[in-house]
Amino acid sequence: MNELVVATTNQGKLREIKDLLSDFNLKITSLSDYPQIPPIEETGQTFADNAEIKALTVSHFTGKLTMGEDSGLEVQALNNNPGVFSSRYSGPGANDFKNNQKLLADLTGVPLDQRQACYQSCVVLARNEKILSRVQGFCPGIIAMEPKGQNGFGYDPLFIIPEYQKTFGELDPSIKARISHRSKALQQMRTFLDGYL
Ligand code: ITT
Repeated sequence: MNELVVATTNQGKLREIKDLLSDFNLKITSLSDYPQIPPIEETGQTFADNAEIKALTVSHFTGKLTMGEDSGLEVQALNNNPGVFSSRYSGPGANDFKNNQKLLADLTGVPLDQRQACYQSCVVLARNEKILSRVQGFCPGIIAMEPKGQNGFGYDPLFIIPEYQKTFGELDPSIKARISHRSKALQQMRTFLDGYL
């Protein structure tokens, strides 16, 4: 069985990637299976740059087929922040709860009809320190006035899907698996993997 090392420490992201590729004959591992790999510095200016850095770094250290995924939330009223800083938005010691609190604080006084946002995901596949494929996906939404629901991770309790009038925190994970930015990107990556494997 082929191994695919996903260059992530984010367990929510890893769970979704595993689910979205579950029908492939792949053993999916992650950075927690390779503790000897030093922390990867996300020095890129774009999601695409950071996804590439993650995939190529892990390819270098493992020699395996690797996947880097960089994602984040762009909020129009905040000049598309937090963007590539989504996981670090609330500063040192950032976590999902503190990031959500900061996002709500930064949007104080902004009405619901001006809280448009978009999740973005860039996924890069690499082997032998060469890039095999790059894909991206988007998911538009609205930032809620208060968190709702326990599903998903990150900003999901604040991310309303207009079609359902519910946050990803409230919606069943099967719906997120169909319409999310990560799902849209991985649907394209699946086509590549079908031919490659
Ligand atoms: P790795 O770099 O180890 O993969 P990370 O969490 O730092 O983990 P990113 O740099 O790609 O990953 O940052 C992604 C952040 O964007 C994530 O921590 C969330 O805050 C947010 N995010 C991305 N996708 C999301 C999703 O599907 N649901 C909720 N928040 C999401």
